[in-house]
Amino acid sequence: MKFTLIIPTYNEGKIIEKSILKLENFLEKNKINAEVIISDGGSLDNTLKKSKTLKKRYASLEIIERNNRTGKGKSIEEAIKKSKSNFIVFMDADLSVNLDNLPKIINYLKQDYDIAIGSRFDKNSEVKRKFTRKVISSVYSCMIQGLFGLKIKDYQCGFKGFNRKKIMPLLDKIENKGFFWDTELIIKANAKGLKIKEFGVQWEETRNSSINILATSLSFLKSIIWLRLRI
Ligand SMILES: Nc1nc2c(ncn2[C@@H]2O[C@H](COP(=O)(O)OP(=O)(O)O)[C@@H](O)[C@H]2O)c(=O)[nH]1
Ligand SMILES: [Mg+2]
Repeated sequence: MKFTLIIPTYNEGKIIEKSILKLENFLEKNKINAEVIISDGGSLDNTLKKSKTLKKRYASLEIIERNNRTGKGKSIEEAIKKSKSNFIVFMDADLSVNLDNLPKIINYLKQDYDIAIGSRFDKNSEVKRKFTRKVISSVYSCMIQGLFGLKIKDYQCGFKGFNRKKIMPLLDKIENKGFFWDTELIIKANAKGLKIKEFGVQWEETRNSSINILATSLSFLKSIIWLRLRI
């Protein structure tokens, strides 16, 4: 059994080397047979240069290179389509999620769940995040639960696993190709009756987000309303 780990990147030159080394060491130590795909969204810094140097060291490392800005969702979607593994996991480049959660998410996928979602709101989670982000994230979660009648708590966590066969037919139906892709995917997967497991993760945000809170909130609101009107 082989599985694929996707890392979407945009201007991660400062950390990509450290993260990949840590990740590859972890995989080796825990005897996890995986290919890692760096799916870059058109970085303007040295992310690709650093990734290519890493590829010399790790033959199983794949790089999807783009010249144009490509959203996080689109970048993950293309990497899923390219991969041939049964099980797919994606995680943020800064490894906010503790790697000890990796064997757990693989187990949920092996247990026949179609989607496994890392959650920062589960009672078993341990989370270090800025207070403002926690608040915004909680309000967001309540909104989605209320508007779409879902029980899932964390929609935007950068740590999710998929059964490739089950998720493939859904990919072309996800209209948002940026950050809202995650939420739209969960809502549509739930509507299709896919088996979803949400579980608590250890999560630590050590850097400031690249996201502009006001602009992102407004664009998310637009996406939510648009999706609600159509479902
Ligand atoms: N491919 C791609 N990846 C992106 C883009 N924007 C952010 N990312 C990656 O998505 C992950 C989460 O981004 P981050 O800035 O940590 O988001 P936050 O934690 O929600 O503030 C990181 O691995 C980023 O490099 C994008 O436009 N395209
Ligand atoms: Mg982050």
